[in-house]
Amino acid sequence: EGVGPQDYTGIKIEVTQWSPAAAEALKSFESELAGKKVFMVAATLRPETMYGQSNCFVGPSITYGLFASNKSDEVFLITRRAANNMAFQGLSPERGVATQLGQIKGDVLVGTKVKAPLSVYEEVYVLPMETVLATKGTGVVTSVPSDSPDDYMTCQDLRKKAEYYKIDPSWASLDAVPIIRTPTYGDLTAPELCKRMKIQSPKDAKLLAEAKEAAYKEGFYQGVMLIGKYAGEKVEKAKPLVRKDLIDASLAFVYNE
Ligand code: A2H
Repeated sequence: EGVGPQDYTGIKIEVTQWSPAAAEALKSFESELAGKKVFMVAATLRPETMYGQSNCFVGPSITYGLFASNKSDEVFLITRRAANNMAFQGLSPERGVATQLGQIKGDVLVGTKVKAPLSVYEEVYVLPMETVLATKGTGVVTSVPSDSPDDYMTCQDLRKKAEYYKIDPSWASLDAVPIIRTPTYGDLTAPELCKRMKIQSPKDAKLLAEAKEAAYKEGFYQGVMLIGKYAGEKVEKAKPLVRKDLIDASLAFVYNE
């Protein structure tokens, strides 16, 4: 982790309805954004799990920008850092130049409705995740509680403390979807691992790092897809195929850092 280049899949998660606070905050950028679709772009290493996206995480104190993409009617909502990297990867209008059309803080985005590609859930919500790093990926993390221990624990915490987090409990109510079967952990790897390891909170960083490692290895080498076009195939085989399908459908792109 953190060493050498990382080959992410940038998942394009379209904003379908801004939260009232986000709509208010973006008023001053109305003319720059007129007629454009906004996509929150989540950097993932597990494109084969996108069937189980149940929400989209932002860091509440992270500042995001809205940046022009290489398609004239599409805008990316990501960190400035990611936009600069993307500009050197041919993902901006002019190579090397990140053009910012607006700006918004993560906490303001909470409650925004988005459309996560491939997910069995038609519409999901933007929710806060305090452990999102501004220095990794796009600062946007798509949540797959079935296979990511971090996502699962954060979802559980949001459900338990909806009031503290100032969220509507229904926004965090979508259950983990069985996506991958593994011999050791069954059909819901992350919840099972968190239970076995008695992980109590999304801040149990050490245990979560262990769980993440175990979930990744077991899922990749032993997992079999339970859902989608590659149901019945080994994850090892399905992963690059799902990735390619998403990219071919313009629902995702390659992002390196
Ligand atoms: B992964 P690596 Cl199902 N801050 O996607 C914190 N975490 C971030 C992040 C950021 N700024 N940007 C990306 N990530 C998460 C799916 C997934 C992921 C599953 C299982 C494990 C998993 C759904 N969330 O990651 O440090 C993203 O979550 C564990 C390896 O570059 C991304 O992939 O190795 C992963 O961390 C990138 O982590």
